Amino acid sequence: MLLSFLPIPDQASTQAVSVDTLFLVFTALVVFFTVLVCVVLIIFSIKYTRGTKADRSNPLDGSLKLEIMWSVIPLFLAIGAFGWASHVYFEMVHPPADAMEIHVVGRQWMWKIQHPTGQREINELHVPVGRPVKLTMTSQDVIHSFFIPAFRVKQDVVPGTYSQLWFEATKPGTYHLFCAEYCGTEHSRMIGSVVVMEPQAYEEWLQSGTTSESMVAAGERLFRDKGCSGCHAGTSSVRAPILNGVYGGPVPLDDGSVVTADDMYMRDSILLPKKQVAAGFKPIMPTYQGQLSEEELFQLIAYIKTLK
Ligand code: HEC
Ligand SMILES: [Cu+2]
Repeated sequence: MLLSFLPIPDQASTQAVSVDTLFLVFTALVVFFTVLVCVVLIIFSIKYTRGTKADRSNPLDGSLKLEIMWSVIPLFLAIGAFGWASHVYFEMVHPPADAMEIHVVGRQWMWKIQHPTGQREINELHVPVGRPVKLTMTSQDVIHSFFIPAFRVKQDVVPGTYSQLWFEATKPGTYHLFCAEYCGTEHSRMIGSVVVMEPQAYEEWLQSGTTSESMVAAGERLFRDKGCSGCHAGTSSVRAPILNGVYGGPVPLDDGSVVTADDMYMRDSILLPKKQVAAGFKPIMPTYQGQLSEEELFQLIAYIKTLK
C-alpha cells in the first residue's frame, strides 16, 4: 500500500495501519523542519561569511510577528500530535467488548496458548481474520513481552498479574511472534508464529486434533476437585459468597471500599484471599498459592465468569 517501498514489516492488522500512518506523518514533520532549519542555516552562513558584500545595514532586533508565529504554529502541531497519538493509544488498549479471548502463559522459553474451546498450542497462535482477538496473558517465571511486528502490537507479560493485548488481523498469512524482553539464556529462541486463517479454516482447525475439554469445562472440574464448591455452592454449611453474577460487578469489601470484580480480582481472591475480603464474610478462605498453575487459574476464572 502507501509507501510500500519503505523497509517496514507487513501491515496485517487494523492497528498496523493507524500506527504506521502516525509514525510516517511524524517522521515527515521532523524531516521537514530539520531540512528547513539546515537549509536556511547553510544559505545564511554562506551569504554572511566574513568579507562578502551582503547588506548588513538595518540588522533585525526582535519581531513580535515572527515570535508569535514560531510559538503558535508548533503549539498547535504539538497539541495535534498529542491528540492523535492518544486516540491511537486508547484504541490499542481498549479491546472491543465482542473480542474473542485467548489465554497466553509465557515461561522460559516458550509461549503456551489456550483457546476457549480447550485447544492448546506452543509457540504458535492460530487466529481468524477480521475478528477482534483479545489475549489475556501472564508469566509463570520472569517478565516476557509478546510482540507481533506485523500487527504493531507489543505487551509486557508479567508474573503475578494479567496483561492484555488485542488486535484484529486483516490478512491471512503467517507472521513472526517474538519475545521482546530479555528473559534469560535462550531468550533469542523464544520465537514463534501467528497464523491468520479464514474464519472457516479456523473453525476447522479448532475441530481438528485432540479435542480437549473447553476452558469452562476444565474450570468447572477444578472448582469441584479443588474444594471450591464445598464452600461456594449454595448448599454448603460454611458462609461463603455465592459466585453467581459476581464477575464484572462491584464488590463491597469489609474495609468499606468497593472494587470491580475483574480477572485480577478473581486471581487475587484465589491466591491472596486475605488481601481483599468481601464485606459480610469471615476471611476463612485458604490460599491456593502454589497449588494451581497459571493455566488452571485461567480455567477457574473462565468458569466463574459463566456463573450468572
Ligand atoms: C473454606 C471455604 C472456602 C474455600 C474452600 C474456597 N473459598 Fe473462596 N471464599 C470463601 C469465603 C468465606 C470468601 C469471602 C471472604 C473473602 O473474600 O476472603 C471467599 C471469597 C472468594 C471470592 C471472592 C468472591 C466475592 O464475592 O468477592 C472468589 C472469587 C473465590 N472465593 C473463589 C474461590 C475459588 C476459585 C476456590 C477454589 C480454588 C475457593 N474460593 C475456595 C471461602 C472459601
Ligand atoms: Cu521471554
